[in-house]
Amino acid sequence: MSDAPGTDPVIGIVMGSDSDWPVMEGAAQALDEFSVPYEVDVVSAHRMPREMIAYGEQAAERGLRAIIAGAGGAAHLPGMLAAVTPLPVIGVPVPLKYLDGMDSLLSIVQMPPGVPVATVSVGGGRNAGLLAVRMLAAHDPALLARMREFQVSLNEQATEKGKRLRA
Ligand code: RP5
Repeated sequence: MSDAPGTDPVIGIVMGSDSDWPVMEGAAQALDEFSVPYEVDVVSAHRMPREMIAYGEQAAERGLRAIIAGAGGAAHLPGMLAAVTPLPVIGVPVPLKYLDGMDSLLSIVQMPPGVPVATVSVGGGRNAGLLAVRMLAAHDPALLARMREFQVSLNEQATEKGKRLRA
């Protein structure tokens, strides 16, 4: 993890339960790839409502620049954090045993005007991490250059797959 001594986290990764970690780990891995310091915690909207509000209210002052929030089922965590922080919130719908994650997706994506959550796909932890990198890169030329390199690598991988199919 990049949250090494001397590197203050700029991204908060939070989730409703540790059972969400297999999905949310993708966000952490993406941030690691770009050497972006982050913190990770369980902040349940329903089981820890006061702590959840405090986390959202204090996040900007603590130096975070965006929050990645994942939850499953009645997934209110991303929206409630967005209600109390001025930071961008990226919501990750975590699929549970029933309903294939549609419940999580709809709980997160249908926010009222004025309170946006940037919702990624069901199970899209990795894209959440990459989106957070892009948010930071918009004001960080070095990080922007690394994101361009990453995009070139995606292009090369896809091109190589086509070559293999055509061979
Ligand atoms: C949600 O309930 C969590 O985000 C998790 O996706 C789901 C199940 O939690 P556990 O029962 O596994 O703790 O709030």
